Amino acid sequence: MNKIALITGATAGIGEACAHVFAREGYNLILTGRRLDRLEKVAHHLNDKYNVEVAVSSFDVRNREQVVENLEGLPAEWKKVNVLINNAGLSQGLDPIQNGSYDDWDTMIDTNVKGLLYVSRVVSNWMIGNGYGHIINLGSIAGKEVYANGNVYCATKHAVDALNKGMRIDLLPHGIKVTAVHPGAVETEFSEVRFKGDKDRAKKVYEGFEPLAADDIAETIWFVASRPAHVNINDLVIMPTAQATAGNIFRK
Ligand code: NDP
Ligand code: 8X3
Repeated sequence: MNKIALITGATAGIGEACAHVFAREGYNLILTGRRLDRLEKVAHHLNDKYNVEVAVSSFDVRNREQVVENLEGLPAEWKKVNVLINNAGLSQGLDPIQNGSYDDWDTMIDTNVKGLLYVSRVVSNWMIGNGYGHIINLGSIAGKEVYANGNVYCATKHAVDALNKGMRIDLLPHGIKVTAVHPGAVETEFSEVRFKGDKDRAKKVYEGFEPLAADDIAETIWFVASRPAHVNINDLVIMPTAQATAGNIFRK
């Protein structure tokens, strides 16, 4: 029987790339995100290409009832999850604190912190019942450092960093591994979402240097997930070679 990975935010970027890598490695997948059409497209493609089973579950991680109903509604055999990749997340806006949008703040906190908690609450209980599991949280360099106008996004990723450490302590007696992967700049839909569809502004973020690709992160997550049973990578920061710190990118 194939192992199972549950990936949140699998409709784009890093989550979608993880779906490809874990399918290639023979995992059955539970893919989640709000855009059902994209989930179904990815699922059909991976099922055809790798002959793995793919379940899709479309919900908004900000909505606690939707999270619990959709996840608990999965058939029992799908709850034997080996790896949870807590990837769904986003940034909204890049404004100094005094001009920040209340709505943007709510969206980031509700998605990156509360959404991650809701999913983890459900799946960690499955893992405890199963007696195994690995939770991999997508942090960010923004969870290690703070940069100008990054205020609330950075705060949410610092919260992920803290939750990652807390989860590892709480789940230790149950033999569940907990890891955070903290990337620097990865070219995905992230900046387009941050700048609310402004593609030109988003493109400029990655000009003059080679950013990471979603595949770079997915392969790293696969490395983390495929260590022997007695080995856990607690925390991993991964940057483009051209990036030294959150705010220090060398552009040609
Ligand atoms: P993308 O915008 O390409 O993908 C984000 C994913 O999150 C989408 O699948 C989206 O699905 C999902 N998502 C967002 N909001 C919700 C929601 N409310 N409910 C359910 N799913 C949601 O960005 P990335 O792939 O770059 O980002 C993935 C993770 O990596 C995020 O946590 C991000 O903070 C983190 N990260 C990204 C970096 C980067 O430079 N790109 C660097 C460091 C960390 P849908 O819209 O269909 O719901
Ligand atoms: C995404 C990377 O530097 O834009 O988390 O915050 S950054």
